[in-house]
This record gives sequence, C-alpha cells and structure tokens, in this order.
Amino acid sequence: MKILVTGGAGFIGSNFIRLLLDKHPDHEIVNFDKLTYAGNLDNLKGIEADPRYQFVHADICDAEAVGAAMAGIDAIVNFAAESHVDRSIGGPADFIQTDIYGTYVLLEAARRHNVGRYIQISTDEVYGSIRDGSFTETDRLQPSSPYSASKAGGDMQAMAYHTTFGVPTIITRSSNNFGPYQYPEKIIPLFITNMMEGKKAPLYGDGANVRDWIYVTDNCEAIDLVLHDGEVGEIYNIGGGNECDNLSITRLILAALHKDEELIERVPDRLGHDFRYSIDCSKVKKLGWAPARSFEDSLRETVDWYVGNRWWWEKIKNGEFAKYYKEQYESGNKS
Ligand code: NAD
Ligand code: TDX
Repeated sequence: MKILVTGGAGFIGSNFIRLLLDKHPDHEIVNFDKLTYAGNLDNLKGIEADPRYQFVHADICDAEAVGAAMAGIDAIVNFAAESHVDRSIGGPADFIQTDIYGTYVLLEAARRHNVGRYIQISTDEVYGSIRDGSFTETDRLQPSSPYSASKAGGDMQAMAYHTTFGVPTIITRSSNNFGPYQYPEKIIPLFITNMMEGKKAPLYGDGANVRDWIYVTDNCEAIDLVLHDGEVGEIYNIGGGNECDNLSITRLILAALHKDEELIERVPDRLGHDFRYSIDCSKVKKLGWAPARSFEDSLRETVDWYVGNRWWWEKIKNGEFAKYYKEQYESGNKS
C-alpha cells in the first residue's frame, strides 16, 4: 500500500509515519508537507534513508503539486493543518486557507485518482464545549474558535465528497494528543520546556478548563486501524479517557520536574475558551481499539523525553517561536 501522508513533518503525522513504517513492511509513504513553522524534518530523523519513505516539500493548497504526488497512491491521510487555537485567534486566514481550501484540494485529488481511502484527521474541538456527558459522532458541530471552525469546514467537505462523489472518506476526531515532537506552543511541551528553563508557565484563567488527553501513539494506532478496517463514510471519535483540568496537569508536570508552584503564572483567559471537551469512543472500540498507555506513565515519559532532547526544542524556542511569543506578549494576548 502506498500512502500519501500530508503534514507528516508535524507532531502527530511524524509519529504516525514512524508507526506505519515499523508496523507494515509492505507500506510505502510519501510525506507531503509545506514545512510551516510547525513542520520539522528533525521529527523524522533516522527514517529519511528508508527506501519506503519519500519527502515532498509542497503545499496542499497547490493542486498541481498534489496531483504530481498522486502517482500510485492508494490512500491519503490528511494531517496537514494549522493546528494552534491561539494562533487562529491572532490570525484566522492561514487556517481557512489550509484547513478548508487545502482539504478541498486533497479531496479533489482523491476523487480524480480514485483512491481506495481518504482519512481526514480532525478533532474533538469541532463539537465545541460540553459541561456534562460526552459527544458521540452524530452530535452537531458547534465550533468556538477560528481553528475548530476551519476543521469543521474540512469535515463537512469530506462528508459531502463521500455523499456526492462516492469518495471513500473516513473522519477521525481525536482528543488532545501529547508526546514526543510536539511543538512547544501547546500546553504540555510549553510548560515542560518553560519550567526546565526556569520560566513561568502561563496558565489561562482559573486553570479549571478540562481536556481529555491521549498519548500520541495510541491515537496513531487508532488511525492505522481505521485506515485499514474502518467503514467508509463513517466518523470515529478517538479519546484517551483521561480528563484532566489544566491546573492539575500543570501540577503533574511540576512534580515530574521537582519544581514548585512559584513557576505558575496566572494570565488572562483565552478568548472563547472552551471549558470542557469529552467524547464517547465506543464506536472505535467496537472496531478493536483501546488505548494502551496509562496517562500518568506516559506523561512522565513525555517529560523525560523533553528533558533528554533539548537539541530538538531549544532551537525551536530560540527561533521563530521566540519571535511569535514576544509578539503575543507585546500585543497583550499573554501578559
Ligand atoms: P502540527 O501543527 O504539529 O503539524 C502540522 C503539519 O502540517 C506541519 O508539519 C506543517 O508543516 C504541515 N502543514 C501545515 N500547513 C500545510 C499546508 N498548507 N500544506 C502542507 N503541509 C502543511 O499539528 P499536529 O498537532 O500534528 O496535528 C495534526 C492534525 O491532527 C491536524 O489536522 C490537527 O487539527 C489534528 N489534531 C491535533 C490534535 C492535537 O492535540 N495536536 C488533536 C486532534 C486533532
Ligand atoms: O499557555 C497556555 N496556557 C494554558 O492555560 C496554553 C498554550 C494553553 N493553556 C490551556 C488552554 C486549554 O484549555 O491549556 C489547554 C490546552 O491548550 P492547547 O495545548 O493550546 O490545546 P487546545 O486548545 O485544547 O487544542 C489542542 O487539542 C485539540 C490542539 O492544539 C488542537 O490542534 C487539537 O485539535
């Protein structure tokens, strides 16, 4: 099977490529990535020389480049996206372009080339916030941020391309991922690396917002299962079943690093901040998936990974990210 993985130089995409190459000796991967600020070929160190792996540096919004990469492709797995909520609040345009228009370009390519499977990687954020209970796949979409609205737009197109043109689309909606190679703008790697540097961890609002956490390889295993055995036209929620509020996560990271609470800095809340995400995952479990990792162990391992891999994140934090973060402070978004 030859798979076009878009956004494979990002956090989840690179973990997914490693998993596919390890698990399926007969699979070939074309990693198609624009290398935005979040795309990083360091995430794929050690596999560049694998004859089953090929990298294409291009934009999913470029129909010609996508068409050129489609030769012999059996399946598309679309991870490519602008993925950070705070950036979408600062400037939604790139989100609309990549997450909506780029998804359309890929669906058109899937249609023209009659691919056997098109997997759209989506998020629990498209359902919006829920105080009690959990969302199932048939619940209506109520996205709150420009990011989640753009992801919902991608989902809607994937569904429409299945209904109208018979493109074999499947959507996965996962909860918050964490693990190695996550860009240090998301709460877990940001807080770990800030604390390691003796800097403050900027906790939004009262820290009571709840997310459901999934270790990245558990999500990748579920995506692999859905890619091979999922039912076309369906949507699968993928959650770790580890709901935790932000203050508690912050305290777990402080404890793992043997630091104290002085490093917590209370900052104004995110605009439109969703209070809680929660998804019902019985559908993907019926397909034969269950998370393999415990939250506490994998969080500790993740902390150890950032402790042991300063080479990976220090250059990110000293480069573009430092500039972005400074601008956020100057504009008052994080002060
Ligand atoms: P990421 O920001 O780490 O990586 C995104 C990747 O997409 C980067 O390599 C980037 O260069 C690439 N990219 C962006 N725009 C592109 C374009 N126009 N053309 C080609 N490549 C482009 O993101 P992530 O955290 O790995 O998330 C991957 C996917 O999973 C996204 O679709 C995201 O919405 C979804 N998701 C993420 C989470 C999470 O917790 N991180 C949870 C649920 C769903
Ligand atoms: O500095 C911070 N301080 C803080 O309190 C940051 C970056 C976040 N937070 C809070 C906001 C959220 O309640 O932590 C929680 C998690 O925030 P993020 O790491 O930005 O993730 P979230 O907004 O939940 O979105 C993530 O999960 C779903 C990913 O970024 C999305 O790509 C994915 O779809």
